[in-house]
Amino acid sequence: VVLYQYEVCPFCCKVKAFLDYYKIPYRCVEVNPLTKAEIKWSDYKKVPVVVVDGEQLNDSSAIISRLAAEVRATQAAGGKQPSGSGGSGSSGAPAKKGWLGGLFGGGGGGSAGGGGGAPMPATAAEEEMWRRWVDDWLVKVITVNIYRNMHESFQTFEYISEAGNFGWVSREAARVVGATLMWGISGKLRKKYGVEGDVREQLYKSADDWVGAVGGRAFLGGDAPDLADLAVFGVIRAVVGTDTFNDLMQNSQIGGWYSRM
Ligand SMILES: N[C@@H](CCC(=O)N[C@@H](CS)C(=O)NCC(=O)O)C(=O)O
Repeated sequence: VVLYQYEVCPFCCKVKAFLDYYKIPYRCVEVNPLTKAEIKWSDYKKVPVVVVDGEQLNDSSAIISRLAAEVRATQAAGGKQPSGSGGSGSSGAPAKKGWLGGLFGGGGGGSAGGGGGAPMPATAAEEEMWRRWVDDWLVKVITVNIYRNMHESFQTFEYISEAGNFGWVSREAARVVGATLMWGISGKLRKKYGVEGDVREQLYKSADDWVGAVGGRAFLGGDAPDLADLAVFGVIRAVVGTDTFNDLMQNSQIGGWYSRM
């Protein structure tokens, strides 16, 4: 699996959360956001793009749905859970077919319904609804927060320019020009994204809505994360180290769930 990405892109971080959780080996290619030279072979010009066995997959949610279907098929054919999560045994033949063959061999009874008291996972419809909420809302609320004022805009671009694939000149330019531009349009961005009022409060409220949906369970998926858990985690992990992240952990109820993830 090859992931063409920007290191700090929330959609790319969502895909990485999925790949990491399922321990699917992958290689990242950091795309230069100015030239996009690394994806010049692709008609689709956004990231993430994933290439699996020569097949191109576009769009984070579509990529995850597709890979998750492969994981399910592979689990059904032999393995049961992400290798390495929990005490995986040595018995059980690895699946032989497909590019995930062998990754999920061994392991025990899987995550759902392991014991009498296992919490009920969210329904498939809820999981889907919250995955869409991440793409349509949470990513936007986080974005307007990381460019909320000049200090935070510079902090964000410090991070973007360090982590990203820039040449020296464009890195220095991105730091100053990018930060100033994003701060300059932050008001327009809020309007475009429909995030009204105090954007930090909106972020805390969004996090608490999510925690409310998880409810008494460890994860929305019950006793193990589902694709919505992984999506929320991925886009929040994208801003680790920023004031937005630190404030979010301090002023909302999401910290417990985040550390379980
Ligand atoms: N719906 C897409 C959105 C992807 C997206 O907007 N990616 C941004 C980076 S965060 C991008 O590539 N923008 C175009 C550009 O940088 O030129 C997904 O979920 O993958």
